[in-house]
Amino acid sequence: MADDIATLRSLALAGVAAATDLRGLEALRVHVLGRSGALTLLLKELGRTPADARRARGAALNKLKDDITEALDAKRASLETAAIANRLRQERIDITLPPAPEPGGSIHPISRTMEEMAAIFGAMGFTVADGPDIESDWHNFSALNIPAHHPARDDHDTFYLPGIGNGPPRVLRTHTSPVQVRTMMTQAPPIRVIIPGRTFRADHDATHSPMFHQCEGLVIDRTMTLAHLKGCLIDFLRAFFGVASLPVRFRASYFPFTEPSMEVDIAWNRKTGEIGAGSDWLEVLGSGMVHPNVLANVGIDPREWQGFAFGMGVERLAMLKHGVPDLRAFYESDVRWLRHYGFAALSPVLFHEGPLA
Ligand code: 2NL
Repeated sequence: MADDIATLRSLALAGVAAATDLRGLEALRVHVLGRSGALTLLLKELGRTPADARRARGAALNKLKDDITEALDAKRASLETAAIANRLRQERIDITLPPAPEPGGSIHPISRTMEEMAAIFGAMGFTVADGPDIESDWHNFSALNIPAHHPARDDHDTFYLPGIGNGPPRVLRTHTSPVQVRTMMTQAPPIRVIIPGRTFRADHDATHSPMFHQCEGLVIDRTMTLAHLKGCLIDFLRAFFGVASLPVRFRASYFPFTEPSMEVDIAWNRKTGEIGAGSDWLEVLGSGMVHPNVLANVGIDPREWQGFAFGMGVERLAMLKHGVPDLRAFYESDVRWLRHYGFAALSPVLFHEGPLA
C-alpha cells in the first residue's frame, strides 16, 4: 500500500542528489511537486483512499513532501554556492588594462592662444594686466589721443551704455588700450605689460564678431626705440608661429595713439595658408612708438620716458596658426568643434625661446 510512497521517495531524493545544475533541479521540483507532479497527484487521490487508511497515508505523503522540499532547498543552496565559487575562480580583472577613456573637456583655442602669448611675452619679462569691460569714454578714447569728434571714433562702432546717475555715457571697451592707460596711471615706469582680453564693437559679419579678443602690449622706459619694438615683435612672431626664419615686414601706417605707427606683416602662401613660405604678405599686428600726447595724458613726462605699443587680434592669430576657417565657430560652443580645435587641459604651452637660429 505504501510502496508507491517509498518508491517515489527514493526516486525523488536520488534525483535531487544527482542534480548538477539549478535548471535540472527546478525541472525535478516541477516533476514531483508541481501542479501535476507525481506527489501532487498522490495527494489529490487521497480523497479516494478508504477512510481507515487515509490518515496514515496523508501523514506519510505530507512527510514525504516536507522531506523532498527540504532536500531541494539544501541542494539549491549548495548549487548556488558552487556557482558563485566557480565564477570567482574564473573571473579575472586585468589591472594592466588602460582605464576606459572619460569624455574630457578641452581648452578653447582663444584661451589657449592668449596663454601662448602670455608665455612668450612672459619669457621676455612682460607681466599680464587686466581691467574692466565697461569703460569711461576718457579711458577708451580721450586718453589715447582720440578726442571727441575725432574720425577714428567712427571706426570703432562703439557700444554706448547709459552713464551712472547724471554721468556721461559709458562704453564697452573697443580695444584693450584703456587697461594700458590704467597701468600707466597706477604704476611708475619702467613698464612692460601685455593685456589679453575681451573687446566689443557693433559689427557682425563673416569676419567680425561683436565680442572678440585682443592682446595689446606696452613698454615704457627711458631709452626704448623703434629698434626694440622691431626686435620684440619679430621674436614674438617667430616664437608664436614656430618658424625660426619667419620673414617680418614693417609698413608705415597711422594710429592716433602712436607716432610713428607701423603695421606688421608676415610672409605666407596665400594659396596653401602656409606661414613663413611663399611670396605673399599677411598683416598680423599694429604697432608704434607711444604718442607723447598719450604719455602726457596719463601723467608721464614724454621728455623723460618713451616706449612702444602694439595690438593684435587673438581670433585672427589663432585662425592663422591653427587653420581655423570660420570666425563664427569660436563662439558657437559646438562640442564637436571644441573637441577638434580645443587643447588638452594639461598640454604644455611650447614655444621657441629667445632669438632663433
Ligand atoms: C591693431 C593695432 C595697436 C596700440 C594698439 C597702444 C596703447 C597705448 C598707447 C599706444 Cl595705451 N598704443 N596700443 C598701438 C598700436 C597699435 O593695435 O591693429 N590692433 C588689433
